[in-house]
Amino acid sequence: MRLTVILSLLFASVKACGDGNGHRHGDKGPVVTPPSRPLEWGDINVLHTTDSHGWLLGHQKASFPEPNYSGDLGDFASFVTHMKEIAKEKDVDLLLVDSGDLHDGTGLSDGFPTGGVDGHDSNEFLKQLPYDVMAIGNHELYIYANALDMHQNFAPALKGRYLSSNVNITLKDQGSTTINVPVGERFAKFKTRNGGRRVTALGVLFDFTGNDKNTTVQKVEEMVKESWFSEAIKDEPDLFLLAGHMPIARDNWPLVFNAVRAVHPSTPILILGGHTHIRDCLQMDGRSMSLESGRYLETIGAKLDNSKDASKNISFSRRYLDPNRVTYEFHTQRNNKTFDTDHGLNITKGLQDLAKKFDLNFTYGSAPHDFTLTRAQYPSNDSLLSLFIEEAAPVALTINNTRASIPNIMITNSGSQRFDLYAGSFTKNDQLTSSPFADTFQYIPGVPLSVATLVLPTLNKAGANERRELDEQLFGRGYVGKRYMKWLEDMDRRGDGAVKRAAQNLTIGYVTHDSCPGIGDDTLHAPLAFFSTPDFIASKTPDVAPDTPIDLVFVDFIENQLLGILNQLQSNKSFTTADVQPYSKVLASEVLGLYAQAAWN
Ligand SMILES: *[C@@H]1O[C@H](CO)[C@@H](O)[C@H](O)[C@H]1NC(C)=O
Ligand SMILES: *[C@@H]1O[C@H](CO)[C@@H](O)[C@H](O)[C@H]1NC(C)=O
Ligand SMILES: *[C@@H]1O[C@H](CO)[C@@H](O)[C@H](O)[C@H]1NC(C)=O
Ligand SMILES: *[C@@H]1O[C@H](CO)[C@@H](O)[C@H](O)[C@H]1NC(C)=O
Ligand SMILES: *[C@@H]1O[C@H](CO)[C@@H](O)[C@H](O)[C@H]1NC(C)=O
Ligand SMILES: *[C@@H]1O[C@H](CO)[C@@H](O)[C@H](O)[C@H]1NC(C)=O
Ligand SMILES: *[C@@H]1O[C@H](CO)[C@@H](O)[C@H](O)[C@H]1NC(C)=O
Ligand SMILES: *[C@@H]1O[C@H](CO)[C@@H](O)[C@H](O)[C@H]1NC(C)=O
Ligand SMILES: *[C@@H]1O[C@H](CO)[C@@H](O)[C@H](O)[C@H]1NC(C)=O
Ligand SMILES: *[C@@H]1O[C@H](CO)[C@@H](O)[C@H](O)[C@H]1NC(C)=O
Ligand SMILES: CC(=O)N[C@H]1CO[C@H](CO)[C@@H](O)[C@@H]1O
Ligand SMILES: [Zn+2]
Ligand SMILES: [Zn+2]
Repeated sequence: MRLTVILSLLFASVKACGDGNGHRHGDKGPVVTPPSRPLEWGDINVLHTTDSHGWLLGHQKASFPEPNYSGDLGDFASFVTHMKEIAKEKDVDLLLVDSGDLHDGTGLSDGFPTGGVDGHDSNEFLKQLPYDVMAIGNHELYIYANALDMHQNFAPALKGRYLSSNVNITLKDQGSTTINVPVGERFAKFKTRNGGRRVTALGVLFDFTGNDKNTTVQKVEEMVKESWFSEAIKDEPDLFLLAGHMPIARDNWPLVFNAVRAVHPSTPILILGGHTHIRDCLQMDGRSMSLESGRYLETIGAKLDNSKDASKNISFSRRYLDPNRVTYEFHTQRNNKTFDTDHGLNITKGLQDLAKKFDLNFTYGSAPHDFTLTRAQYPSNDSLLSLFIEEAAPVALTINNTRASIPNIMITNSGSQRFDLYAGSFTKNDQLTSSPFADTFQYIPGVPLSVATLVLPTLNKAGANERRELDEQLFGRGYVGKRYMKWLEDMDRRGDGAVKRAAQNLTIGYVTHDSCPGIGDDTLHAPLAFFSTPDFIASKTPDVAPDTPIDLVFVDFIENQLLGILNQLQSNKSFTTADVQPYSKVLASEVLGLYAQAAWN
């Protein structure tokens, strides 16, 4: 099946040629850039992953920068094994920590057959890695069955190290009584394997409000007032490891940090956050460091020189690694022949078997080129948003539809598309990855074209206050697109991308500017191009007279907003819910596949 082929292709392209000049050549194609410098090992070192969202087979497309993220979980497992060996040789500690969001993102987690549970099978592979601490994410809580699976099947494998400090689940006990318990543990205390250093760890979730019934998220400000919390942080460890699914900036880490600092003014604190999918680092004081490690299996190495002199700052260093075999081999001084462990290969094989079992390589058609969310202008031929609403929806939503011959305008939100769509086969996995939301479309008939064309600009014109309120509400419910895109936008603005890239021969990728000293990125890149996009998008205006009555087709959840706008734009008719009818049985999540079958074969 395809996954195997693509993966081995990628492996081939990162083969070390052993010419010793620090560059690695692919069997074909461009020179592969290795990391810029070795990692700086300290006394306690941490490898951190967050927001992996099912990307356990890595990024499998050939278009750049995807190959930079091509390492799969098996490669990562081999990497961890070698890193542990190096730590042992150096007589230092190496911890492995994850900050949550294991569900929702690819076919491996979401492509299960009817009756299955999201992430259940893919999580079996994460269990096989020697994680010291894992924290719960909001994507573990949208569906009760997923949270229950984490409680019953996942947490036990972590043996007390799956942490959900402020997240509970309600269960039926034996018989009919109901109990309310943490999904994992609230905290963990352990000693590191090598140095015997005492660690107190937490797993905190941000103030998430979109969780399912029978799960509870306690606000962080309430959590720090709990007696269990005071008790847990009372004794002084060598290190507080505050893991959690909460962005390290502009969120509630200071509440937790200050609560610990009030008792322990100088104990080292390492905060390992997540959720906004960015790379970030800051220091709340000279004896702490906060890190966030991107998304989809990006990792960091953090060094910690544990100064006993409490008046002195601790020297921390951090590195954001591009997860691929070149990176992994570089830092473990292995080559393609000596890198893989049996365990790593077995994990890769198991994931490929799972992909086969879920039929993730089922192919709808072949995409002629890349369609991206923010790297192409909207509207344009290379924009995924344009593809979806201007090309795909008008084809897919009118299949077997009696309204097909009536002119229409179709409207949806730009957040409906999640991930770039790359050239080559467009598969079940790609559909689940790019366009996962199972929303339905409705329509209002008989709207004059002249009115219908004003709807989109009005939708996109919400006032600044209204917008901020909406953004905050969406953030509380777990939508992080805005903050991630802001990060990309800043990156693009800061660097004159194309010029720099040409001058330094840099490849495209993340260029991180955080508040910690020195350069954080392990492999240096020129930034990806960035174009901002509106909140709502529409199909092309049909070529008919302005007074022609047309069908106004829209994604279901904007119905109220849309009726309000229609009644504000014209007064000839008062539109109500009675005017709204289902347009098509085709779901938003099926649109691209149906289009690919029709247009890309
Ligand atoms: C996936 O399907 C395509 C045809 O659509 C085929 O060329 C490819 O070999 C398949 N890959 C795997 C790993 O089976
Ligand atoms: C590198 O190793 C992988 C896994 O063992 C193998 O599939 C691949 O063919 C190797 N690539 C090269 C260029 O030797
Ligand atoms: C919540 O759990 C209780 C106990 O298992 C059950 O009786 C109740 O139906 C559940 N509520 C919902 C909305 O699932
Ligand atoms: C979580 O569960 C614990 C243990 O049953 C209970 O003491 C606590 O009150 C619960 N917390 C919340 C916020 O529901
Ligand atoms: C220690 O760190 C703090 C906070 O990062 C900084 O303000 C201060 O200047 C540092 N002190 C020294 C001596 O480096
Ligand atoms: C290989 O992986 C399978 C599951 O994919 C597991 O059942 C088996 O125990 C693993 N074998 C080894 C040697 O790790
Ligand atoms: C966009 O695609 C259309 C239809 O394939 C084509 O006619 C047009 O030239 C393309 N525009 C650009 C800028 O490539
Ligand atoms: C359209 O109708 C045909 C014939 O009944 C059916 O085979 C096909 O699955 C339908 N397509 C969609 C998208 O509903
Ligand atoms: C960039 O690549 C060109 C062509 O391979 C080479 O001549 C040039 O020296 C490189 N520049 C830098 C800064 O590495
Ligand atoms: C309102 O109705 C009048 C009379 O039927 C018509 O001339 C006009 O175009 C309509 N305007 C709109 C915005 O529908
Ligand atoms: C390891 C790896 O595949 N690196 C690739 C990252 O992307 C650039 C292009 O942007 C390629 O040149 C590298 O080979
Ligand atoms: Zn996430
Ligand atoms: Zn999240």
